[in-house]
Amino acid sequence: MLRPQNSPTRELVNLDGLWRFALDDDAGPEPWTGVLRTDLEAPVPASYNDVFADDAIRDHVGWVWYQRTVRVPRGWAGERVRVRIDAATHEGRVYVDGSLVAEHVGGYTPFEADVTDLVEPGGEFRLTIGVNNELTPTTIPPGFTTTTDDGRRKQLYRHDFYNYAGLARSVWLYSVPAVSVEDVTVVSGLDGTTGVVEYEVAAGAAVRVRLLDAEGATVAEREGASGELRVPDARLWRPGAAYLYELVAEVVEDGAVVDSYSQPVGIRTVEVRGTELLINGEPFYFKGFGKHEDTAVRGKGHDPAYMVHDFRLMDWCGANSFRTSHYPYAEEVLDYADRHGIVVIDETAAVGLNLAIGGGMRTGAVERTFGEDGFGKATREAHAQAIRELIQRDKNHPSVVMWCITNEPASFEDGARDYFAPLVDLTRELDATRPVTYANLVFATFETDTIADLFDVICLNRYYGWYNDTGDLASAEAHLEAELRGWEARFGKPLVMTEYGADTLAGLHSVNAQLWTEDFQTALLETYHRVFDRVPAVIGEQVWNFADFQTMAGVFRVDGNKKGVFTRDRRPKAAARVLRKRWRGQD
Ligand code: GCB
Repeated sequence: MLRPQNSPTRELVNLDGLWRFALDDDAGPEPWTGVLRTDLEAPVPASYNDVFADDAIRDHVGWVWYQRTVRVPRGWAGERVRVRIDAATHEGRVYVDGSLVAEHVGGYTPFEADVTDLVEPGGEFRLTIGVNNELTPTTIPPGFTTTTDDGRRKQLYRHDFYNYAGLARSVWLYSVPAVSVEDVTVVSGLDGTTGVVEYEVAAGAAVRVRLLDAEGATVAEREGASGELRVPDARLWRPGAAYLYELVAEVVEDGAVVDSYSQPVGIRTVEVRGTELLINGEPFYFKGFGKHEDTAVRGKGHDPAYMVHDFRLMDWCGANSFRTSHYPYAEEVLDYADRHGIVVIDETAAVGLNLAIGGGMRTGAVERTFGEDGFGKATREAHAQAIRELIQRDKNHPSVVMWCITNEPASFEDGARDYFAPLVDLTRELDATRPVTYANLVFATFETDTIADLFDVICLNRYYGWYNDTGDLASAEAHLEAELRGWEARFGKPLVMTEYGADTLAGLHSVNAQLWTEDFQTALLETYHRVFDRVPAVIGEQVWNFADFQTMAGVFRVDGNKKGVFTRDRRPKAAARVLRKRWRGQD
């Protein structure tokens, strides 16, 4: 599925704004059959949970309904008309007037419907979107529901971020010609100083392509639905120094261009060699953060102001990269990273495949996570689908250098290898050009982990000094170093520390390194940095987290997780300056 765009042959209408909104219980049966009876209006894009100051809405489990009237531009006669939902978290159903046109499970990837036969150019239709926030053992991420004594349904899950739901990204109406470009895949390489762009265009008729440089000059062109374009003395896409070409794919019928689609292209290579990850043949060291899509009121709603601000704050610290923990982010975020040379570890929403932890803490349970009593075949199929949709959506982004297919699974348990081996194979089959990784949890040590050898790069999330060796940074330093050296010796693969940090209440200080103070957070980061600098296989450090974020309620979560280097409203804690000093060499 291609990203919708305006082009000489395509038009795009954004459907963001206020939509009629109702919870399932209030909407009556078959709410798509008429005008939604409600006083509520919900903003799109935004998670609905925190908008209404109403616990019944915030904690609702099940379907909610969004509805609005849409007018089809009158000039679209003869065109195909499609509706595209960038994300419906976690399950969506789309109705045009009374007809169901699309269903999709998976809260962070797009889906669409061709509605041409149901709408009239110049006319109006009723667009109703049902969104279900339920997580089950066979969704990604997984979850469970229970019923309270007084009959309320409750959503439980193992991951440590609030289950925000709704239409948190844009909704679009767009036109495409009857014969059109349906998919574009680009893979870049280098032959000496010549850039090589292999392309493949899926279309129902003859295709020709041309590659433009950033000034719009054609640097290569070719006929045919697939082939290779060569760019002598190519300008490379480099971390911190992005350069984008543009591939224009045209569908030609009887000598006329019937469809035209533009695809940004960054020419760069990614390769793992020994304990290094090379971008354009040069060793790359990750400096940055694990993030969340999370802000006050809008929850996971995409917001361009916060997006730009977050990128500028990361730059202020000297970060060159981030991980899309723990789900695929809005496509606008990856576009920005492409344009600005930020390196991305792109993660699926497969978080919480671990019955030994709940909401970030050890449950004490000794359980069998994988297998028919836990996460079995059906979960794995949903996970495979999440990988397929992630790669289909993000395959052309030069900023994405690695696929992370899961966060902190129970990789020390029997069954983990059988569960993950086919998923790693699938990822490689879908994209042979990017390394594959996973984020490992401390319970799966270099001695007990059963899956690390399947991957190209090993990402480690570690909390020595916080969850282990609590408050004792001397022990933390020794244990962290011993562990990293163990991973290095056993696997000989690159190691990225994708999480390290400490909960920190902004403004709390102490002359001793006391837990929860800004002083402790900075001391902990400095401890880890000393160790990273001593272990050659460590090729990156991404602090947990960029900013404080909302979680489910918990006795160890004070209005959410406070491991941010910035507060939820993006004010720096002292740690931000420690990072700026280390990563940028500036005070
Ligand atoms: C982790 C998880 C992350 C949590 C974090 C924490 O290991 O990957 O989602 O938020 O720990 O703060 O506990």
